[in-house]
Amino acid sequence: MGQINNNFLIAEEKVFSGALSCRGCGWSLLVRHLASILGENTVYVVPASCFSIIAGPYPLNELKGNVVHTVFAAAPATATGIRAALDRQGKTDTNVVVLAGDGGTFDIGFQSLSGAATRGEEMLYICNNNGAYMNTGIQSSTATPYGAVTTTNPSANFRKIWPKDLIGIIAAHNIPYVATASLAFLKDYREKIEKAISLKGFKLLMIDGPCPPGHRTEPSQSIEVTRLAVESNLFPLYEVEYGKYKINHFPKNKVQVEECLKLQGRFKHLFEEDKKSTIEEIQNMTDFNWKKLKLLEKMNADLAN
Ligand SMILES: Cc1ncc(C[n+]2csc(CCOP(=O)(O)OP(=O)(O)O)c2C)c(N)n1
Ligand SMILES: [Mg+2]
Repeated sequence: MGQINNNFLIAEEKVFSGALSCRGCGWSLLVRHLASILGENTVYVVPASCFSIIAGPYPLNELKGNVVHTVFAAAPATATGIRAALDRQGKTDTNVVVLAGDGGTFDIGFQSLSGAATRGEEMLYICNNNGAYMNTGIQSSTATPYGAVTTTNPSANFRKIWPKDLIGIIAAHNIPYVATASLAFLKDYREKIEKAISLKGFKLLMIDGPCPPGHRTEPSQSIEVTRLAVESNLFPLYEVEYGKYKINHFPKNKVQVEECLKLQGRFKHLFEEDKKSTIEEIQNMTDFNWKKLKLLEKMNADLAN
């Protein structure tokens, strides 16, 4: 099989070689591309998450930049303070970027996130959504997909709650930019980082985060699984700029959700005969969400007329 070479996208590495992440972890690729665009004049604010570990113990930083570790619930508040201090020192060109997991975003840091978004604080917020509290042993978060098994939703008690619509909630804060991105679509991901930092105010990107130990996947399949999530509309690529929805990728040959689910051990139980209806439910909900997204995009076009 031919190799896809993405190195041409990175002019100069802003991460050191070697990382403490698991094999096939999305965090490493995510920050590699992010840091290559942001450069070294950046402060990364990291609430408790896998990235607290991956960033490395001082002085063994993974990132060429400044890393501030902070409490789970308060990364956007910490970032607000850092921004204010930098501005006071006249360092207005230093980027302030939050690197948070889904637990830190959807649940525990939610009030702090909403506060910073409401105030329109100048920062880029990155959520690596791997769909559970992975660093502490795969507990469910409100981003955990319907049907998945976690350590707090074991076997027959698999997750039966739909994840909340974080993008819709954040977009409702009237901010300049909020978007989804995927590590299987690096060009789109990099363009979104560039766009986000070119805009003033509060911006958020949510990236689908492959996690082999948590998703029970083969590390070599991380990119394939995350690509199938996009191509099946389980994780559509779209952006909301000043309230206007735009879909960034229309799958040419739409893939059924089960093609993506079957590669992940966390959904294995759904393929037993008596649970197949759950796959149908996931397919129906995915189709419904995609239709809704297309209507939101169309609504913007109609409003413009
Ligand atoms: C107040 C508080 N509660 C619990 C913890 C323990 N803790 C550290 S990391 C983590 C999981 C973070 O999950 P997520 O935000 O999804 O990031 P991931 O580990 O998946 O990258 C938890 C529960 C903590 N550090 N602080
Ligand atoms: Mg997580």
